Amino acid sequence: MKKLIFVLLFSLLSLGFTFKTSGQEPVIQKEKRMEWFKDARLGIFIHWGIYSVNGIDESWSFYNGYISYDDYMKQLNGFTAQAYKPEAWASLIKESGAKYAVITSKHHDGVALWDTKLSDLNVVNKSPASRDLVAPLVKELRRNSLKVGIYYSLLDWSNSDYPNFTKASKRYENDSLKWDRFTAFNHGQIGELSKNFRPDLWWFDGDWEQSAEKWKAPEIRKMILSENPSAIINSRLQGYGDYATPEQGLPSVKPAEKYWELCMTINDSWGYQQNDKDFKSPGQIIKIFSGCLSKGGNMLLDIGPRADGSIPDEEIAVLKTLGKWTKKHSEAVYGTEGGLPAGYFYGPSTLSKDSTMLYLFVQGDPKGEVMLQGVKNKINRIYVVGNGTKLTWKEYLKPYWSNNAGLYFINIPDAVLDDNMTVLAVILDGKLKLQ
Ligand code: H79
Repeated sequence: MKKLIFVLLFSLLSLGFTFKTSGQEPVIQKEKRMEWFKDARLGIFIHWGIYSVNGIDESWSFYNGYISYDDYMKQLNGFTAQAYKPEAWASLIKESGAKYAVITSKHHDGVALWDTKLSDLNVVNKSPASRDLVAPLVKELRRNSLKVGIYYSLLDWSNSDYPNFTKASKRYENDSLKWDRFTAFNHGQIGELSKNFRPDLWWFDGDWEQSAEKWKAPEIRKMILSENPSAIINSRLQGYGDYATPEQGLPSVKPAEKYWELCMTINDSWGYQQNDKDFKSPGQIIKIFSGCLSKGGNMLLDIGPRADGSIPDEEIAVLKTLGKWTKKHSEAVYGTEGGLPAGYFYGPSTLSKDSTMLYLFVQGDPKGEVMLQGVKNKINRIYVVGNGTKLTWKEYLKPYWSNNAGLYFINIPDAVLDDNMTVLAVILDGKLKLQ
């Protein structure tokens, strides 16, 4: 009985968050839909496609004329997926500390990784992989309680009804018949993905080639939300998305947008390229990740599996080290807000949701101490996150007659330093008060 009342109460509460627009489409308020994303902090991007066969740029290699279209498409013959282990992918993603993954269901080249009925250009019909590669991953991600993100490029340089083909050649300028056919196809594929996988997150790309009106962006948004009212959509839908997606660029100051995600490669390529050994070290990735956290954003870190479905060792190593670090420092990472503005502490920082705990990210060797300024609160306690050691501190420049914040010097013995980035938890006497 108690349980029944609880369930009833809960359903009523949840209903409170839903309302209807124009009397048909159920919509959950954005803040509610974005909640898990805001707390997730880390996602893994997966660029997997036929471009991994030769190890060349995804789609852009033929668009920019570095390889002919026909030779690019010959890669289909080498796309085997014979060592693809979706359960191992999902558990590695889980181990990294990521809360969601985003897989390329179709890049600008138009090659679908799922069993689309709307085009022959898919790995089921046209490659030795001969099966839907998205479906088993979606299943394994869900089994690991990870949110499912689907990347889908709106543009399709392979489709004969699409105006753009390569940088050097366009199919047509204006042809409403062809464009209408393309729109039907485009919306049809989104509908398939929506029904087959019910993504939690949609990661559109390529929207810059057409206007919102041409894509019929409001319709796409509506279609997605009517299938899954709690879905979230990235910004690349010509103004009809939910969150910003800076690509390969860490914002220097806190962005104006409340919700954002830095998408970034581990080396210099999105897909697998055997010739690209320019891997960022785990330490560098953790520094960049902390930069995102500090400014209130997520990091969507990309991996590029090989054509056979194996993941390069360097990428596995990064995800595993990241996993150790995120696990040790989870209280400073998940469910926190962006931290101090620039100038208060020389390093990244985050803040607990109730603003009473400040997390200071200490880069490198602080040589015994760090300085915190402009914080008017008294400090109740400082400890090393994931280690527990209590630290001592001293306040200077705080004469009895001054109302200003003093300077806190926090002592950090070498023994508590983390191999990558040490984090200090500062328990304040109340909500953070900045000078
Ligand atoms: O999948 C990866 C890239 O292939 C894809 N997004 C990530 C996740 C991507 N496609 N395009 N871009 C990223 C950026 C493209 C920028 C440009 Fe342009 C397109 C530069 C020149 C053409 C649009 C038109 C922006 C500037 C001019």
